[in-house]
Amino acid sequence: MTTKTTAPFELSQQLREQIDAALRQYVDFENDCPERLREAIVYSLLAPGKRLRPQLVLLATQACGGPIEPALPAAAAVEMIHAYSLVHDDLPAMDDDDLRRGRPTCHKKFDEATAILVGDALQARAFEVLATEIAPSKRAARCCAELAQAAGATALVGGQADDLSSQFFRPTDDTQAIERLELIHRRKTGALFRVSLRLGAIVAGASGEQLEVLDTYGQHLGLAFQVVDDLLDVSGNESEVGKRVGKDSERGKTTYPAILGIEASHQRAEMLIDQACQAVEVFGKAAEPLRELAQFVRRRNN
Ligand code: GRG
Repeated sequence: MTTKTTAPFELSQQLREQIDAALRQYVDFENDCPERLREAIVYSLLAPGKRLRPQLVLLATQACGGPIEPALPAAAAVEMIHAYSLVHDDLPAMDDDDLRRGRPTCHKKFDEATAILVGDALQARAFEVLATEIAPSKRAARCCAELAQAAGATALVGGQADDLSSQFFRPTDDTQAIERLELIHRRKTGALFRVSLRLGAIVAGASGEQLEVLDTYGQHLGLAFQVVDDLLDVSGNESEVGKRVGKDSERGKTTYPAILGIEASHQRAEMLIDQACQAVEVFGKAAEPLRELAQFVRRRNN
């Protein structure tokens, strides 16, 4: 396994600035939103996260030969769904966390009711942005349908529900434990990775084959991301990770290191990253940034 260092992901700074400018613009409600709610939305959405999902949207568009500007609304919409899910996940009724992205969680900084409303507002805004800013309208409708599916009961929300009920699940063996774990992660983490790539492709007017290839990359990357996330919970540094570590084992959660051990989990992450990179080989040089991003996920320390 490669040693963990802060990976210089060259491309991200420029994209990140474009993403953050779009996010800021889309939550500028021109004084037509209650001030405390607006503050809490900006606090949560523009917090120093990695912006991986919006970058995936833009890089998928680029891989398909499209310019990134028309994909910025889709990139922002995915990040809004992601940010809402983090805000709600941190609530006392869910994961009950006080630290997120290196800062107090939304309900700690503001209050629980405000944090719930931040999530509600971000979710609604994501679909409004897609519906009004993506052209032509047929593509906008398709983006709305895809994101709704990825954020809904069979994906993100379903994965969260399964995760919350994990404590009552008693696997008979490691195979069953891994199957259950991967089902949760495919829904809870993988679905947003996949839809990021799919939206990027849809905005660029990609072929069905291009869409499938990017989807496969997203599936492998999403799972690899989660294996690394589990490893960071075991061996990460809280100030680098920006959230509490060691929580999974405290709560007796099923994780890759708990089932496979640390070394085999590293190997699994490596294998998944390699599979992701191989999937996009058909794009040649146009997919180089996607391969770089995959290597960043392999090496990430937050
Ligand atoms: C509340 C419906 C609902 C879902 C919550 C996001 C989530 C689902 C749970 C958070 C807990 C967790 C460890 C999820 C899996 C991995 C994950 C999504 C980590 C956070 O993503 P990063 O590292 O975050 O990309 P940043 O802050 O960099 O954007």
